[in-house]
Amino acid sequence: MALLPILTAPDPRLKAVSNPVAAVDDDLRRLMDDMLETMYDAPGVGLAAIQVGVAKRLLVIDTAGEGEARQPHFFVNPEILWVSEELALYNEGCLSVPEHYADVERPAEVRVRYLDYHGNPQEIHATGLLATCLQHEMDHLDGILFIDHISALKRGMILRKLKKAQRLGAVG
Ligand code: GNR
Ligand code: NI
Repeated sequence: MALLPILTAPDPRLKAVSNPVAAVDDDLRRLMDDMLETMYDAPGVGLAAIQVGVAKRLLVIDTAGEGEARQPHFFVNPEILWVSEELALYNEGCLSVPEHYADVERPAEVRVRYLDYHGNPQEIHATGLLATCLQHEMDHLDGILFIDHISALKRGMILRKLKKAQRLGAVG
């Protein structure tokens, strides 16, 4: 297993629309394992492949709390089947937007179809943090960051600070 470097905004690669995965094979499982290890190390509750520079429609999530048993979930080629009318507000962060947080409103519940670690088709009805996280990660697959859901003024401020921090070599 290996830790992979995480891209940070405004890296243009984070705006790419990722490509469907053709086959869930051992090479892909190695990437999934490395992404999971990278996510736990960060630490984060989710990670999309594009955040480590790989433009494939693939993400990993573990929303288990600290001290709880790990519950890793792998989602390949995820598709939203249904979203609730009810919305939920969550103070989101992103490993690619380090040290910035903002409230984002999204559907409170979602139904998602995907392929699992073994390439088997699955469906999940997600609520709570898992629903928020799934939508945050699926946005990454379409080149969208949580800051794209907030005002242009706040987004501009965050991006300016990230650029400055990178210029000063002060990230992390
Ligand atoms: O670690 C993360 N926490 C988080 C909190 C609220 C909503 C979404 C997230 S995902 C984020 C990790 C990340 O950047 N995934 O893309
Ligand atoms: Ni993110």
